[in-house]
Amino acid sequence: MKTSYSSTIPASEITPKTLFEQRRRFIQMATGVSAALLANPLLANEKLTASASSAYGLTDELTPLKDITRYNNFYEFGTDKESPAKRASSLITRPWTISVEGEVEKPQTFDIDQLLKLAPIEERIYRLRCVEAWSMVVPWLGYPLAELIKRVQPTSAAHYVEFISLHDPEQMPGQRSPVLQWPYKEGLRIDEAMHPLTLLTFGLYGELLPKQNGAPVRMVIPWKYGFKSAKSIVKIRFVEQQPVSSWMQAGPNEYGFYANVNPAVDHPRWSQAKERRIGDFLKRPTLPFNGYADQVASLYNGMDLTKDF
Ligand SMILES: Nc1nc2c(c(=O)[nH]1)N[C@H]1C(S)=C(S)[C@@H](COP(=O)(O)O)O[C@H]1N2
Ligand SMILES: [Mo]
Repeated sequence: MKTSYSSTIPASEITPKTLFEQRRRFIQMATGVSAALLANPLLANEKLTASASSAYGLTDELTPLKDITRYNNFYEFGTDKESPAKRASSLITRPWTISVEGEVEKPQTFDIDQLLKLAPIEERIYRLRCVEAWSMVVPWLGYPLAELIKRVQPTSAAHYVEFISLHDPEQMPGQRSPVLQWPYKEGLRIDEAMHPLTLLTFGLYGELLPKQNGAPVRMVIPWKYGFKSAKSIVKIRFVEQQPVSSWMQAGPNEYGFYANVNPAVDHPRWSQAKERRIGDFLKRPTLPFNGYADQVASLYNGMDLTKDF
């Protein structure tokens, strides 16, 4: 497994050059998927190259790959942080299809390799803030979900989008216990789903997603608690009514539909004011909308985010 990640990307327009030198990362300037991936989609950890990179001004150090891949929440493979890395090898990620359905003019089923080529793959360095008050900084690879949404043409009744993960207890042994209502379900309002930060994600650290991180395709919504970012998605459904997520079913007064990162609204059982960055000893303050307030706060104008938590 790769342990260092260096860059010579001339990204001075995106973030200060020194920052990129500091990160010493390397991004192959190429478009779409590597030839190796197309030649052999069965290989795990295939390279996935990005055509552009953005950290949106983020200057935080990247979390090491070994932490991103060994400290996971993926209840389909058990409830402790170590289980997904140990057990997710039973997940079969090829062939894989994603059905896009509901309130759309053009419902369709995409093969994963077709979906990978739908739009240019970008690198997005985002903070991931778990509702459990820890966080990471991950160089994700994907493209805005809006790219997919505009191709299926939502109807005027498409007010929300639902994301449904794989349900197969043979491959996902954690689904043999009723810790959540399976399949894992999450949702967004349509304007949140269309927001340019909302990423349909296929990889991290220059490679296809490791299975424990939600291969072969997952959501990443950086201003919301991590549980909103459903892994190993098989269905995206456009609906009129606000969907009920697996976490809302499990604890409606603990996990709301919006789940925007908010240091001012505590979880009933712990504070959300601070977080522990994985690898750090001291806690740091949690930022409103996880640091993405400038880009997303206007989505919630006029709402009381203590009620719509
Ligand atoms: N299908 C599914 N998606 C999921 C989860 C899960 O248990 N099942 N856990 C969520 C939670 S709580 C977090 S914090 C992130 C963790 O993503 P990571 O393992 O890539 O860090 O995945 C989210 N997506
Ligand atoms: Mo989480």
